[in-house]
Amino acid sequence: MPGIVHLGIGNFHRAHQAWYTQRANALGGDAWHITGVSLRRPTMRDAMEPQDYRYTLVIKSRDATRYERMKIHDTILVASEDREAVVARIADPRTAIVTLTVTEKGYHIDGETGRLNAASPEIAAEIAASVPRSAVGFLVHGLRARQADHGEPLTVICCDNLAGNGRVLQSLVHDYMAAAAIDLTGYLAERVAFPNTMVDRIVPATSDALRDEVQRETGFSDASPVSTEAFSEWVIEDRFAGSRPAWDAVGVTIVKDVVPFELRKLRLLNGAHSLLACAGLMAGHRYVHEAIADRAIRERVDRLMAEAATTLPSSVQDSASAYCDALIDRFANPALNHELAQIAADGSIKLSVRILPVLSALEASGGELEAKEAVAFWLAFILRQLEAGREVADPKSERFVRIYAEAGSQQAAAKDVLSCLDPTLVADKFVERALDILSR
Ligand code: CS2
Repeated sequence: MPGIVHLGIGNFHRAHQAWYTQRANALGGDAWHITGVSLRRPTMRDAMEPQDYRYTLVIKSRDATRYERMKIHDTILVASEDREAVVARIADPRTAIVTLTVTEKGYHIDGETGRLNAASPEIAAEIAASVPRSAVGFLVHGLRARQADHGEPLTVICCDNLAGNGRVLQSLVHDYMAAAAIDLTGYLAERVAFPNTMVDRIVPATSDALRDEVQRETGFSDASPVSTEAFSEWVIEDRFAGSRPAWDAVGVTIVKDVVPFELRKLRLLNGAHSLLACAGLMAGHRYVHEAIADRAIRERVDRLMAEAATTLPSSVQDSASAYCDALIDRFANPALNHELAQIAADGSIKLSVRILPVLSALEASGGELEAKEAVAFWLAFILRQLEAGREVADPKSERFVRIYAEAGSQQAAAKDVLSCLDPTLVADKFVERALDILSR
């Protein structure tokens, strides 16, 4: 049985890559299985192990709900409990693919250079100890064991929302090897592929209401169901080192160049999502479908999408308007109850991929830009959380709290928080606008 190791087993993976793989298996041929890896917390393992890794995928469109039974994982390993088992699973010759969803922050990318932040305390500590803790660390150690044991090929698919995610991960692996004095350059060049990919499906966090619904409707007392929309998309660059499930027979598109699809998704869907989250929370909304029904916010989203569309490669320009219409419809799905707070988390990293590239592409043209407003709403949102003493869900939250405590004025705090997003932004206009939003 060929296998996939998935690093970062969470809801998105269970509604996306796992769903495609289970459907590909249902066509016959090789039955693929997935070993899930949780890097830190045992929560998912503890919920799924007692139910033999079965779970319910609840597919909610506006007027219909489907309950699909999922069983595709053979086990879930918790890396912080058993590092060797994870390295061994990556090195296992039956493993042909490693997929990852560890969130944007899980890669430890230095915002200024785009390379691995090898000086960050987490990465520096694991390299010093020669013990992997991060996703990239596990990959490098797994690849080293793989090369030493048998040298079979491996395809590594980064399924996080980063532009050029495959190439980014490949360069992070090289940076890690350089910092850890591990040399696998020849093996990587010949036998390991890092295709770029675009993944898309809206997947809210699991709520108690969903658990109750699944129990009521299916009779299965599922500790960890996951809900999602009917829409799903996966585009993968045709760059595989070895075999793969029959993904292309179940709707996955394999193409030569993924970048236009990635940029379209990141700047239109994810960009609009981040604006909806910050503007929506500032306006007192809780869910995406509520924010998009708010006329003022809807107009902002339309403007941002129109702006972002002009920055896309020409091959996806023509389809952009239909793509945006479909997005509005997806955002408006009232059955999903997608929390804005879930999207607002980690904004300091997400905005650099979703909003800042649009801003820098259009800045020179002058004029008012909705991308600027999106930054101002983010800044206002962070300041409001800090002012209220509420927790800021962001990898830079400690810095924000320190800045807020030490700043002599709201203006100064705003300026320093903004520079954590991007020190090259000319602060005055953003700060003034954010304070204006806050004062309303
Ligand atoms: C969202 C994404 O939470 C977020 O930041 O923008 O998770 C989004 O729902 C997915 O990328 C949709 O494919």
